[in-house]
Amino acid sequence: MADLVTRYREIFGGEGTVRVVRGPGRVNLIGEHTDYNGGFVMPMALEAAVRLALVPHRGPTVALWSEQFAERAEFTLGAPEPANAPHWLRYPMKVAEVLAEAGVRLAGFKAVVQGDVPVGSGLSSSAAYEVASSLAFLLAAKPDTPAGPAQEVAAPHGLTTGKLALLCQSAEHRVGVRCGIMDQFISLHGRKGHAIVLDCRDLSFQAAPLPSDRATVVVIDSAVRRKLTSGAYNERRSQCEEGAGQMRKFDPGIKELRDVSLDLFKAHEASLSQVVRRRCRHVITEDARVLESAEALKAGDVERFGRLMNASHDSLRDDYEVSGPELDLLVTIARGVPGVLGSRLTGAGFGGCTVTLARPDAVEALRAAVRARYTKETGLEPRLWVSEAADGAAVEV
Ligand code: NG1
Repeated sequence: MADLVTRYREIFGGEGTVRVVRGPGRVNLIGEHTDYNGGFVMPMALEAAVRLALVPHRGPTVALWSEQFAERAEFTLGAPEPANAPHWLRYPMKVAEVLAEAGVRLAGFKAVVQGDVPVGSGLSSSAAYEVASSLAFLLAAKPDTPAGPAQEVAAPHGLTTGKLALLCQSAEHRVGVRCGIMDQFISLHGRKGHAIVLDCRDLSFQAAPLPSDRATVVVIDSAVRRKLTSGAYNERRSQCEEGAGQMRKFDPGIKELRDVSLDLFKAHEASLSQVVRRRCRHVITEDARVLESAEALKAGDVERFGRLMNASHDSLRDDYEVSGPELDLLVTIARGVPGVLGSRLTGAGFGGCTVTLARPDAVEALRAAVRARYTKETGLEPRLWVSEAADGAAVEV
């Protein structure tokens, strides 16, 4: 953090106290492609995060330096989008737009943006960036706000963190992906040592303690960057909406796939096209797996949780068709290691990361197995992190 403040001075020089805001990335333990169907998810926030070091000022200009792209760009609050704005500038621009529409009186700032959430790997770098940007805007609007968790930063603006998550989600929609609420929500509501079980319909949630003495969460980046994601992602979403629409004929109370029971689905699945049927089967069974996982965690049954993670991956591979040879290989390698409880792709899929639950004493064997096989078979360099569940977004300094 001290480094980031120093970096700010190097880039922008000047006076004023440098403040630092943080929005964490996340890994989803189970509940994939359920959030935009009104269903259930079980993510945890990561130590990896996007941070902005900023100094607010009174003018309408937001000037940003991106460490990742080694590039400076700026925009003016309330003005039309600048021509040739780099893609990374669009996130804070859209966050500013939604906050202004929600009644926040915005002020400009200069900031250095730095992140260690790998981009395009299913760990929600975009949500981390939106959430960190939203705190930067709230702070710039009320520069006397002390350091503290997102709840305390949002409250003086009459905002809850649930509302802030929804605003950041709509910023993402305006950038172009019709994502669900999971990523922005967990980035704002993460809790050290815990996953959360979130009902994406009413945003009620429970923190679920992770038994770190018996199960370690390992994230492995396949090094396959996602391509064409927004198209394939939005297509899945439309297929789910189509499925829910068809099922509504049999029960007018159905709003989203979350409302379709497995029994109802089985009774009427023949009326769906092959593809839509598979998409629906994934979402409906995945919702049930999240609820069962929450029970397993409560009972301390990490083996059962692991088996549910395995079933989730298989369903994402076969029915939702968002895996790929590299993700499947990582999962196969992990499952072959004694002491691994379960392994699955995490995030949207089409590349990115897997998440594995392993006994703590199996982690080194997992690392060795991945090193021995993955690069040989794919030519790619995977990265592996042992991940602790972290707290949600905050003004740190
Ligand atoms: P990732 O993989 O982090 O982009 C995406 C969506 C989530 C959720 C998952 C699939 C975005 C920003 N987020 O996550 O809302 O739908 O896929 O479960 O696109």
